[in-house]
Order: sequence, then C-alpha cells, then structure tokens
Amino acid sequence: MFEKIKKYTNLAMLVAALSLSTGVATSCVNGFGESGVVGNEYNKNDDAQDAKEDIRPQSHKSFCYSDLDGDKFYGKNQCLDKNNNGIEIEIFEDGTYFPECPAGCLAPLNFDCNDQEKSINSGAIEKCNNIDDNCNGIVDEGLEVECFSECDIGKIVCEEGEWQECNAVIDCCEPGEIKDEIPCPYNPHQFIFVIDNSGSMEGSDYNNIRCDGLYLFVDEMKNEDEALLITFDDNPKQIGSFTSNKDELKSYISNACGHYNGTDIGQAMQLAISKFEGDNFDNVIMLLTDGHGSSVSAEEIKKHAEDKKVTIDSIGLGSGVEDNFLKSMITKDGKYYFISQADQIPSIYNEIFMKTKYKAWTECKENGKWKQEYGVCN
Ligand SMILES: [Ca+2]
Ligand SMILES: [Ca+2]
Ligand SMILES: [Ca+2]
Ligand SMILES: [Ca+2]
Repeated sequence: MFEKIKKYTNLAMLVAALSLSTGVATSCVNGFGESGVVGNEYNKNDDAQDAKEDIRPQSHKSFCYSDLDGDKFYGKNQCLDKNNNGIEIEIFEDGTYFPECPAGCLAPLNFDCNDQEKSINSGAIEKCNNIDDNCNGIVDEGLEVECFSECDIGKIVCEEGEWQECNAVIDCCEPGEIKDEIPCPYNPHQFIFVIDNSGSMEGSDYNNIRCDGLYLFVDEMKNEDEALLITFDDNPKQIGSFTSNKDELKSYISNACGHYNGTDIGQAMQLAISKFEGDNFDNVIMLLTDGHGSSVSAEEIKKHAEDKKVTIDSIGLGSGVEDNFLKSMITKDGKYYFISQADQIPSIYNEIFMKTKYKAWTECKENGKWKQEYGVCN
C-alpha cells in the first residue's frame, strides 16, 4: 500500500516543486540585483524618485561574474581582465547585455549561490536533501505533499533532508467492520461469568457443563481480554480477580461449580456490575441460571449496567427460569437465550462470544476524533 502512496505523491511533489521553483527563481534574481551588483551606477534604491522624474534607466553598467561549474548561473566572483579591474558590460531592460562575457563568465542575471556545484543555482528545483538547492536562502522549504491511505488524507513532509512516512491513518477499517476475523478497531474485553450454583443445578446441570463450557470461552479470548468468575446461590461469591492469564482462569473454573442453597440473581449481578472500572475495556456479563429469585429488580440491574456501559447476556436453563426477568435486564447489545438442556450450553457460550467479539461498545470517529459508542456507529 505504501508503494501506491509513493507513486501518487511523487507526481504531486513534482508539480508542487516546479511551481515553487519558478516563483522563487524570479525573486532571487531581483533580490540580488537590488543590492548585490557591483558597479551599478543607477541602482540607488530610488525607484520612486526615478518614476516621478520619468528617468527610469534603459540599461545599467555592471561586470561579468564567474560560472565555475558551468550551470549558466553566475557566481560570486567577478571575472577580471588583464588589468585586474573587471570586465565591464551594459545590461539592458530586456535582459540582454553587451559585450559578451568571456567563457566561464556571465552577466549578473541568474544567481548561483554555489558556483562549485552544477545542480545548485537559483533555477534549481528544491529537493529534500538538507541543502538550499534553489539559492533562496532557505533549506528544503515547502516540501510537503498530500498522501492518501484507504480512509484518510495525510502529508509526507521533508525533515532534515529525509522524506517522512505518510501520516495518514492506515488502520482503515470502519468501526464495526470485520477484517481478517478481527473487529475494527478492536477493544479488549472484560468478561464476568455469573454462574448459578443453587441447589437445583444438581438436577439441571449434573455434569457441570456450565463450568466446563467456559474453558472453550477462555481459550477463545484474545490475549488482552480479561475475565472474572462470580458464582452465586443465596449469596454471590467472587473467585479471584480480573485476569488475562488463561491457566489461572481455568483453575478458578475447575473448582467453581457446585449446588447449594437458594437463588439471588440480583445480588450477584449488582456485585458483578460494580467490578467494572474505567473505559479501557468493553464490559460484558454473561449470566447463567436455572431458577428465579432476586432481591433486586431487573430494571435496577439494567440501569446499573447501562450507567457502567455493561452489556448483559443472560441464559435461562430449564423450566424453572423466569423468562421476563432475564429478558428485562439485558442491555441494548445483549441477548436472552433460553435452553432446555445443559448440553446446549457450549454452543450458546460460543454464540455469545462471537457476538461480543464483533459488537458491543465500539469506537466511532466524529469530527476527526475517536469516541466510544454503543454497538454500530451512527
Ligand atoms: Ca555557476
Ligand atoms: Ca551552481
Ligand atoms: Ca531553498
Ligand atoms: Ca534542498
């Protein structure tokens, strides 16, 4: 892609340089003529007076100067004749002069600030080389060109004689777009698994598939993702803290499942939501329960979750669940899943993982700045 950019910019660079050098060359010669020509009898910086009296000179006397590098631009040294007193010439308004200067000498019309180097003179194109190529007293001036990436316009600038990289944004995926199986831009996630361990689980999930299934989920997590496990019955129980260490997570999971006591979904959810801090992650809670019972209303849980930008997905297992309660707490991007059998758990975990990976909170560009927005950008 960068090759493509270079091509673009070289053409633009050439156009920019050509127009630049034309303007500079003219002013350079004029500037020198005003102050630097030796032996100019008329040039007293009194143009206003000349105009008033209408005695503007048709020609002026000057001398021949060196052109040591043969680039047809005159250097700083006066050419001398046999008497060592210079070779006098008359320069007319139209730029012609008389008599001719001898070989290696020129009338002071087009200035050469480096008479030893053919590529440097007041007619040269300024190049990015840390040299004042066009003799205007400024090194590498005006050398910047527009460049493009797939989604941005930037500049390539010349600094200290080197062209810099195009500064256009090259991460060109649209927010929400999926490129090479990675959502753009990718935000790391913090997951909290809120897993029901109430007594009834002995019947609904005898083989603890709700825990074993999490191994697969953990395997799928990207390295920068973190997760935390909270189990609950009458009371919530936090196991460990947020970690991206997959082995650590699996050791928590392996000992987590059991079946005790009653069910308080709300208390566990409030604890889970309170664990999210800051804006560095996309926050996701995955709740699994086979029962009902909550000391906190679904509306309260939802509001708390929305305040903290948490996506809630809930899974109801078996006929003991209260669908409406579990549906009512899901936040905008979340989803409620009902399953009748525990062996359906892994495929739901997988579905939630895939959905979460590609959606949830995403970065959207507005007025040139990134900001977080829920789901797909407007
Ligand atoms: Ca020269
Ligand atoms: Ca030169
Ligand atoms: Ca220059
Ligand atoms: Ca230069």
